[in-house]
Amino acid sequence: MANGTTSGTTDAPSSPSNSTVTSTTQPSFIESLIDKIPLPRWALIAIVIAVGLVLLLLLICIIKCCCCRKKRKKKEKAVDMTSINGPSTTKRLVQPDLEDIECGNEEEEKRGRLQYSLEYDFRSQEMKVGVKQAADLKAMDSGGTSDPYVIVYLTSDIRKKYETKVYRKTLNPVFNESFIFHIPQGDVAENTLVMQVYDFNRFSKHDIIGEMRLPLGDVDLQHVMEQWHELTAASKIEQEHLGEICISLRYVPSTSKLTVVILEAKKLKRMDPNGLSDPYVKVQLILNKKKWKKKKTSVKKNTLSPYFNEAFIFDVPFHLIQNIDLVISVWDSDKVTKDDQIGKLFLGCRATGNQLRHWSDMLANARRPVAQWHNLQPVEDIDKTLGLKTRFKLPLPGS
Ligand SMILES: [Ca+2]
Ligand SMILES: [Ca+2]
Repeated sequence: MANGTTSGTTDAPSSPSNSTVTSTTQPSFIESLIDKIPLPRWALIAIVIAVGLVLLLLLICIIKCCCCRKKRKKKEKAVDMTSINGPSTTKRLVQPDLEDIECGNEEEEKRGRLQYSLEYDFRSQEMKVGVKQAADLKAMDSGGTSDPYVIVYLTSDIRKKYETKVYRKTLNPVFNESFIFHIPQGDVAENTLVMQVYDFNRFSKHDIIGEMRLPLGDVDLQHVMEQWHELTAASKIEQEHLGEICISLRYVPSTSKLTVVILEAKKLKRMDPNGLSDPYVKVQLILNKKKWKKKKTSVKKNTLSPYFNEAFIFDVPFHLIQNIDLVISVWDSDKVTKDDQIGKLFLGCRATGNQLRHWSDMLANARRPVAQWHNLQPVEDIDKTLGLKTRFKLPLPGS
């Protein structure tokens, strides 16, 4: 220990002579510094390497983080691009980050609440729907507000829609408006009341904030009800209820006779201003995608549940029965304007579901009439499936 200290003191006086060298060459200064630290040289080198490694790791981490942020930004931009085709351009410009979050948990997202009232008058068969107020609506515009209004309709007639006034820049609008629906008591239970809250936009498509659906079968109509309902994400636009039709089919292979009996229809869509229709039914046979034979029932005036019980007999040889489509279409007769198609369906080997089942039941039970109810489908859908144009070519004489 004593030796160590003396060598230290003897080194110190010699340093001034060295100082002239240190001013020109750095290593000797560092060496002197290292000498001053009371640690062995190998330990110092180890520490320097360790510190260097830590710094390197830190640098790698920083670079990685920066890259990630850039990537995320790019992703946000990508989401933004897709939303250009979406409902609102203002929404996209204003809150791209929020939209990004929405993609992940749409179900948990709060859309707000709606207070409504419901009252049914059994004498006048009228339902009074009151749109009271909304609270905590989701903000759709810049500045964190919306311009809400409410659309009200029943699923039995989606063409008849009422709407409230628009309330500008608020998430808690008080509407206090009521709407009357004429609806027979027997039809109430199968109906659903739909209220959709929209955000008005002057220059772009209006955005749906949320909706509530109330199946009226669950509602006690004896009492006036008033309550709050949580808004949910809008479901896909429902298929309009067009009506149902009961048909009997019978095929006798030995005589090649196909008998189609149009029995009755019910819950047909209202086509006329008086809330009724004048239905009749067309029965068509299509052979290899071409119109073959056609017949129609009489017109039943002012009714949504006509009773026809009219039979049509077609001559269809057994070798052709697999190649034909039987198309049933229900029409509303109009005196002044062109008749409208209410709905349609087709049976045959190309059909699906209920219609195919009925057709195969008929083939399996030769000679026996088989009756079944069918839901009418949208005309365009059936025409598309059949691959036919709405208007058929007129048949040539004798064909
Ligand atoms: Ca708006
Ligand atoms: Ca009519």
